Amino acid sequence: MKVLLLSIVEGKENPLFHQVAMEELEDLTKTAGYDIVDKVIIPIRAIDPKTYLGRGKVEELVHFYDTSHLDAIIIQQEISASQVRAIEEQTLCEVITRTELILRIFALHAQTRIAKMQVELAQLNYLLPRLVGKGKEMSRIRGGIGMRGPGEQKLEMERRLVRRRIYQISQRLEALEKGMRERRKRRRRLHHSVALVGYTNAGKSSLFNALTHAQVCVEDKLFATLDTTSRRLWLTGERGDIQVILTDTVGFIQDLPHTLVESFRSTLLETIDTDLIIHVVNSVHPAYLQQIETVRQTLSEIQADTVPHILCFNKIDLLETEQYLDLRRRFPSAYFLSAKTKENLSLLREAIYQFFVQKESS
Ligand SMILES: Nc1nc2c(ncn2[C@@H]2O[C@H](COP(=O)(O)OP(=O)(O)OP(=O)(O)O)[C@@H](O)[C@H]2O)c(=O)[nH]1
Ligand SMILES: [Mg+2]
Repeated sequence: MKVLLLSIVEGKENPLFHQVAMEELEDLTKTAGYDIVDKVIIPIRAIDPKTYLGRGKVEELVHFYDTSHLDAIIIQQEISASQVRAIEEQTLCEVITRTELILRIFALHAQTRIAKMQVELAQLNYLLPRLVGKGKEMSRIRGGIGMRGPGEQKLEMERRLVRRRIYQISQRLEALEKGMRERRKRRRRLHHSVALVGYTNAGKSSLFNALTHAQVCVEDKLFATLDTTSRRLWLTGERGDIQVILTDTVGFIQDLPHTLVESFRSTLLETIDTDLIIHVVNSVHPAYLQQIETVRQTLSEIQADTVPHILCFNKIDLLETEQYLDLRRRFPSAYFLSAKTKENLSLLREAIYQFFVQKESS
């Protein structure tokens, strides 16, 4: 699928921020398996209510890229359904927003029944308000005043179907969640638990494998992990052996679509209802500070910000010495390691061990 990536900078917004966001959009697009024809950042003075970027700018795109030969235009900004349609009509090609793209990736990567249900719920919740937008347009073609045209009736039916399906899935998820909550309570009583949390692609699954000798899928893709995995981890120390349950979790991303956070609540809670969080950071990412902030914000959104955590910078094998020393100065209490070379892995094990020794004695 041939796609064009588009980001729109409004007024005085910082173009540098858009550059980083564009790179992430590129990674998401590649993860979805699409071919990128080009990337454009278009500055506009103000948002055009009809097409978001303005009719003239859309026209320029049509001429420059011969858009009818593209399969899709992927837009960074969360534009409205009617704006999507207005651009589609003018460019004669499909328009996909970033949220929609993330939903598609989640759909591709979901493996278990519960993950698939959660993705479907997120997709339907995304679709429902957009069917309303379509309704306004369709109501224009209805017959006389007070009469319902065929378009609107069909839409009404679609909406009803979507609502019914949302209800069905929510009910099933709720039943599953109840079981999960009980299992979790039991687990929390019996075992110490640790969760690996962090921005997508930070190396959580790699670290999980390195610590537990498991073989969880590791890929240079965003959202490689959607289903969580837990393993026992034995830690040895002067106070005897300690066993903990270590869990690999789904990654976070900037502006994680709200419908996804809502739908994945049970998975997120499952992983985050834990004694200790290891916050894994990709230390070579140019926007690592922003990523740390995003993870913290998302944790607080799901009320997990009170769980004790250890900040852990991964991929140090890729850092220049100067960068490494600088990071250590900035984050004196953090851990620095490489899941790949296993450098300093034992220091993290020791930190987890000490955490539980102290917890037991307090
Ligand atoms: N050089 C280097 N690469 C690493 C290290 N840890 C992970 N990687 C690479 O980073 C990429 C992402 O690793 P994953 O372990 O899948 O990352 P994740 O955080 O589980 O990602 P999601 O599940 O997609 O959120 C892979 O290509 C890994 O090989 C490391 O310490 N050093
Ligand atoms: Mg992973």
